[in-house]
Formats: sequence, structure tokens, C-alpha cells
Amino acid sequence: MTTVREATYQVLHDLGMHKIFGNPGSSELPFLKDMPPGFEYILALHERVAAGMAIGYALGKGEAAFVNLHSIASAGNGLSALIDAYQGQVPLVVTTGQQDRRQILAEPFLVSRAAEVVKPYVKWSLEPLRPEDVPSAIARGYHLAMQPPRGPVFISVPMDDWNKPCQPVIARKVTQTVLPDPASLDEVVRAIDASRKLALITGAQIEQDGAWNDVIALAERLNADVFAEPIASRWAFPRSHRLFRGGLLPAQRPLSDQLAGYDTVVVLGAPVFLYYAFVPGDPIKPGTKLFQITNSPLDATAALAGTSIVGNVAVAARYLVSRVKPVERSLAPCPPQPEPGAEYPITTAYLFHTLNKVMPRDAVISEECPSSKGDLDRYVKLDCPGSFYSVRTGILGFGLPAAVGLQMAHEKRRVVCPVGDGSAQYSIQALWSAVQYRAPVVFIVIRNGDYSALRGFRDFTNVGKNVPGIDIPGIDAVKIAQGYGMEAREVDRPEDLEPALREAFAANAPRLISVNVQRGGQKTMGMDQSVNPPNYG
Ligand SMILES: Cc1ncc(C[n+]2csc(CCOP(=O)(O)OP(=O)(O)O)c2C)c(N)n1
Repeated sequence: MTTVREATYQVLHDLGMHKIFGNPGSSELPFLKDMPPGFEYILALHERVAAGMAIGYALGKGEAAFVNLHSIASAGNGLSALIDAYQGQVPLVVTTGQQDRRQILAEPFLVSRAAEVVKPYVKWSLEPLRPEDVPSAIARGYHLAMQPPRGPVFISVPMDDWNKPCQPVIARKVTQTVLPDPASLDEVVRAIDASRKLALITGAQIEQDGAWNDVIALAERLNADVFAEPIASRWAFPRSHRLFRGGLLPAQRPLSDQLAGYDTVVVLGAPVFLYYAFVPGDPIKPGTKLFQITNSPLDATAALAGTSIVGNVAVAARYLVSRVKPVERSLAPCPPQPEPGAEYPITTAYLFHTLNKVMPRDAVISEECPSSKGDLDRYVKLDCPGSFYSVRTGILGFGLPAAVGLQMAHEKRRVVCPVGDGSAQYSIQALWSAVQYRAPVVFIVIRNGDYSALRGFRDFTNVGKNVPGIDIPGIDAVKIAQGYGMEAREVDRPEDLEPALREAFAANAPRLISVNVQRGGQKTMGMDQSVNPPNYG
């Protein structure tokens, strides 16, 4: 016999979860006391940041991360990160404390109904019926979190459970690779071989399923045009590859217009499709053959058109590469982006062009800059797997903590976090964790003094000019960072940008650069080329 607490640490060790991302309260102390050697507690000053760093860490490692939050108090504050993890297929095992079982019936201080509250946004949520079920529930939760489509699980543990007797739990092996149906893949092979013009759409699950090289091999064998899924949360294809054609637009009509020239479209590891503004149209031009290969039954059933095949994307890509006929095609090289000028105030095009020049080629980006995302896409060219992460849901607060978690996962790569001056405020406490845990992220605050993306959406949908709450003057990110113990500086003149970035990359510690930029105002989430938006005027 052992205690629930000892059995839990043993099972965490056996499953490889040695970091505990958290923010503690009274009900977690019996678990956290006398943490065994080999475990590290990563403190965040806000739960959104604790779970957000775990998201970055899990994405960087490709493994589930463990989170310990404080009863319903933390579950509420951390909920937006749980939603990010759910929609973004990030494996998290999230635990929270609960009041002592012996007085729950009397509704004591900090009693928690968190297990019910989080239910729609986790794969599994429970408060175990018996204390001795806690370690097994954590093991089961881990396997469920890792099973495609990956995602968070949630376990609420009463604080008197930890010292109860318990049998040790043996960590089992549960495999995760689900093979797609070969007969359905043969149908894709036939369609590809008969196609005169083929597009491949690449999605985040390519990285999750380890399909990076297989998808490149497939694209090169077919000489096919390759697009990124709309509002890509990960870059799943080398950005400067000769076959890469950029991202799809996140609305029905412009997206189907973009693909109108193709007779066959194969979506690899993405939904069909992720939309933002409602611009009605066909999901795909009638007559175009559309296939989706996805590890997510949810994405397969939610697709608006085409044939969906569920299974591992790498296995599917290898199957297709070994069977499709090669295609010869001469390609005109893509015209290079025009080099942006060193205007004053600095433009975001110039900012990302300069960043691309200065950053290491294996850098990792954690992005949250809504109105300048289009310029980032145009000017930052990274070709390594695992180079780019962004939020899948549109909930602000992802970028800063994910950057810190990614940096913890990648000791040898440098993480860069371009973040809007508004977005940064949703999880600003992550700066403190970056300092305390020596995560040398380069934070670039894009200071335009407003919610430009909302201004863009307002104009795009003809809401009218008279909307409050769009200006955010008077935020000094440099002083905030300094207040958390981080070296920081402001950049106002274009000639100071490159030296400031070079200095930040040369440092072996986190740095924040706040760059005063021109207001964009016309662009939102890559929608700048879209047509016929809904009119909410
Ligand atoms: C948690 C949350 N609150 C509010 C919003 C609405 N929202 C979307 S974009 C945006 C503006 C973000 O401002 P900033 O980071 O400065 O970027 P900019 O739009 O200026 O590029 C807001 C408030 C949201 N998506 N998520």
C-alpha cells in the first residue's frame, strides 16, 4: 500500500509528466507538499498563464503536459486556455483541488463544481468517486488526452484524498496511431491521378501526426500547389518552398473562389474549412472533387462538403506517395514580396521584414498580432517543422504564455512572440514566469494604441464608425516588463529596429521590445482580400 499522493507522483513520473504548471491555493497544498525529486513546479501568477504555458510546452514537446489549478477559482480564470487546448487539439491533464469530501454537502468556502463547468471544453471531466481512483484517473486522462484528436482532460480532487491509502498504479501503454481505410485512400489516388489541376491544403494535424516530410514528398511528387488552411494555428509546410501558395481565406465565398481553378482538392489534417466572417457561398466550387484526411472524427463529421477519411495523416500521406503517378510541371517562380520601406511611423510590413532578416532560421514563433498577421505571413519565411504557433480559437491571451512554454520545451531554439499591445494584456503575467524560469523569449509588442483588428472588422462589415471601446491609449509595455524584472526597450524610429532586435537575440535572457507602429485599421485576421462581407450596418 502507498498513499494516493505517492501513487500519483509515481504515475506522473512513469508517464513523463515532470513539470507541474500551476497556481496554488489551500486545496492543492496537500498534493504539492514535499514534491519528490525530479519534479518542477512552474508557477504562474494567473491561471490563464499556467494553463497557457502548459499549452506551449505540450505543443513544443508533442506530449501531454500536467496542470494543477485552484478549485473553481482557477478553473474559471483558466477556462479560456482550456478552450484553446480543446479546439487546438493540445493534450493537457488538468487537475484542480476540491474542498474536503467530509463537508462538501454543507457548501463550504471554495467548494468547486469545476468538473461540471468545464465539461463542454474538455475530452473528459470527473471527480473520482473514491480517493484511491485518483492516480488511475490521471493515467486514464493522460491516454485520453494523447489520443487523436488530442485535447485536455480535467480531474477535480478533494483535498483529503491525497493521504488516503491506495494500490500503486502501473502506467500502461496505449497506442495512438489509427490507420485510415485503404479502400478510401485508393479513391483519393484515383482522383489525384485523373486530376488536371490539384491543390493540397495543409493543416495543423500534419505536425501533430509527424507528417511534415511525408506531405512534402507528396507535394513534390505531384508538383501540386500547396495552401495553408485558413487562419493556420501551425505552419505545416515550408514557407519558402516553390510549391507553397500561401493561406486560404477564412470565409466561404472567397475561399471557394481561391480554389475555383482546381478540379481536385485534398485537405490534409485540417477542418473543411475554418471560417471567420460569414460570407455565404459554396464551400467548394460544384464539380470540384474534395477529400479530407483528418485524425479527428469531429472535423470529419463537421465538414460541409467532400469525402472525409479518418486516420493518421502521416500514414495516409505515405500511402498516397507510394501509389500516385508523378506529375511533371514547370512552375513560374513566385514573385518576391516588395521590400517595405523604412517609413516613420514604422509599418508592420517593415517590422516583420526586418525580423525575418535578423531571426535564427530555426526560430519558433508564438503569434498573437491580429491586424498585422497578414504582414507576418507575407514576410516571415521559416522552413523548419514546429516554427509557428497561433491560437485556434480567436481567444486572446494565447501568445505570451505559449511562448514561455514553447521556450521551455525548446532549449536549443529561440522563441519569438510578436504580440499586439491589446492582446498582451490578457496574459501579461507570463512575462514574470519568463524571467523567473529564465525562458529567453524575444517579446515584440506591436504598439498601435488601438484594437486595430476590431476597427478593421467594423469597417469590413459596415457596422458604422460609432463604436466605443476600440482605442487603448497609455499602455507602457516597457515599464510593465521592467516591473516584472525583464529588460525592455521602446523602438520608435525605423533605423533603431534592426539593432534592437539583434541585441535581443544576442542576449541569453528574455527581452521585450515595444515597437510603435502605424495603425493598420483595414485588416483583420487575414480577411483583407475578402469580398462581399455581411453587412451589419
Ligand atoms: C479574450 C478576448 N477578448 C476580446 C477579443 C476581441 N478582440 C479581437 S481582436 C482584438 C484586438 C486586439 O488588439 P491588439 O492586440 O492590439 O491587436 P491589433 O488588433 O491592434 O492588431 C480584440 C479586443 C478576443 N478575441 N478575445
